[in-house]
Amino acid sequence: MTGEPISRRRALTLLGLGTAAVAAGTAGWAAGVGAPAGSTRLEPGASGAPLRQPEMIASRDGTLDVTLTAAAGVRLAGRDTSAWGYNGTSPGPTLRLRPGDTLRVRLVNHIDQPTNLHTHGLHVSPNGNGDNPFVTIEKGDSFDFVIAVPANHPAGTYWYHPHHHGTVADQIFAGLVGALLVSGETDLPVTHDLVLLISDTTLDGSGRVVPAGPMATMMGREGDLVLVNGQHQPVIEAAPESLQR
Ligand SMILES: [Cu+2]
Repeated sequence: MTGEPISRRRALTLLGLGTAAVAAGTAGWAAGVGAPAGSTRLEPGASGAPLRQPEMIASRDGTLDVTLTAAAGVRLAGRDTSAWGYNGTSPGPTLRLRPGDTLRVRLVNHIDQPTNLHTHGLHVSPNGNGDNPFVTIEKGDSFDFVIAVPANHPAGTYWYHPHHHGTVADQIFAGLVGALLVSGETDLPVTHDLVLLISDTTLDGSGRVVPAGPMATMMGREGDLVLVNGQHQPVIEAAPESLQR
């Protein structure tokens, strides 16, 4: 499908929240640990590691059945943090669907706020137990979302995140994001197909997500730390002649 690369590029732009803050390495937590004051040098392991891919969960026979548990305690930039993730990682698993599939997500809430789930960019129903931003899952509860992807759905790269009103920005900033791929009929002849989920956050010296102040709550904010798949400045190797998307 010729629309796919364009959709992906557009989605990546949408994913690039706060990517203007490219001076991430000089700020806050990542540079502060193990580096002399004023230094931009990062600890080994905090950056420069090979890019990792989130776990990929693909649909089978028209259904993708998955339990996502939102909870604190993920590794970011090579360190343990109390940031939030799905199933122990931020970003959470990459969900791979085909047009016509049914996505069944049991979302278990182990964070200390109400949450829910939104499949950003998918052309799906917002009603009932579908992609419904008015669903509220209290701490300790779970909810079964059933999301029907239309048979004529465009291929592309999308993402999922909470959409509980009043806490959306905080929960994304804290790490609750994941990629959502819709495959096309045909695919490009690439040797590697990589997901790059770009996010930003601010962590204190103990690896806690810094809460938004009143100004940030009103005006929005950019994090000090820009991450790709939860890593800081990871490296992608490419062999000559190989084609990567
Ligand atoms: Cu969204």
